[in-house]
Amino acid sequence: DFTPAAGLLANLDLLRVETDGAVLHIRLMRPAKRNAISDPLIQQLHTAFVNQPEGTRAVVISGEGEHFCAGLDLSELVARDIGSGVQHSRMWHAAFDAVQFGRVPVVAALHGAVVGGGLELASACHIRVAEDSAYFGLPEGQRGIFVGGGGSVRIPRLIGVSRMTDLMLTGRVYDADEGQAAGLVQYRVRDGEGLSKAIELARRIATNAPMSNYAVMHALPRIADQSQSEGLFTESLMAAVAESTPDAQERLRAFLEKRAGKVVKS
Ligand code: 1HE
Repeated sequence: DFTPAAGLLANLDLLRVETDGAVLHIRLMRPAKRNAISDPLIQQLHTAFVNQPEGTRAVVISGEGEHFCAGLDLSELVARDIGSGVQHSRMWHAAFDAVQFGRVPVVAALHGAVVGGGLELASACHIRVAEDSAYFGLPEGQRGIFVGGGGSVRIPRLIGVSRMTDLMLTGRVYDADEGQAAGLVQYRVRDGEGLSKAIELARRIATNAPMSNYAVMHALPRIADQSQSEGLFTESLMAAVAESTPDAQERLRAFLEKRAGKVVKS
């Protein structure tokens, strides 16, 4: 029930973008290069995230072929001067900010290599689902470079500075179970089931009030960066905004009139 997205999104040759109306599925389409992120690919990702069709309530991102993403396209990493090195990293930051702080939540379906910039992309998403085949690494140290796609900011917030230091210094690679134990992924599924699980979760997310989802995406990470006193105040403001929407009024009424579902064990 997914059909190709129209307009601008149909013209991105390194991505395949499809929609079912509520869920937008963005697939990395460079399998011959293990979905390595070249400059055109990072630009196309940015374009896709800021041009979601009207009605999109959640996004799923996946990778074509054997791997989710092999990170930075190393064939493009020619000697850059310092200025263009900064600009290049900032281009990645802009694209991944559009993922993390866009309009709707993003679910990543992960399989095979999720390494370097691929892990940075995954860490900008809100929910991560890993298949058995998924593995996680940060080979930047071995390549003589450093993370530049927001990894130093986002990955320690998921797994802690200590684990990230280990991944980078020793070249340690986590398998899917280790990734889950470390906090990199919230869901683990068998090979071949990642995309369907991600779509199922995205559809569930899409049924929430958009303002509640927006609050989760935008307020939670900021509150985590604030002091307790600032965080509590931000929370009160966000709660008041969400409560005042017609959506909230209707959903609360629906529950009290027994028209809405109860909380059930899954
Ligand atoms: C690539 C890349 C790439 C594959 N850039 N071309 N990332 C890395 O250090 C990871 C490097 N890649 C690998 O370790 C492996 O390719 C994989 C484990 C991901 C996959 O292995 P495999 O056996 O399935 O594929 P392959 O045979 O290694 O690769 C197939 C082709 O993709 C081959 O090119 P071909 O022309 O010989 O067919 C590879 O060269 C090419 N390829 N990965 C360019 N990454 C903003 S800062 C972010 C910093 C980083 O991300 S650093 C980490 C970079």
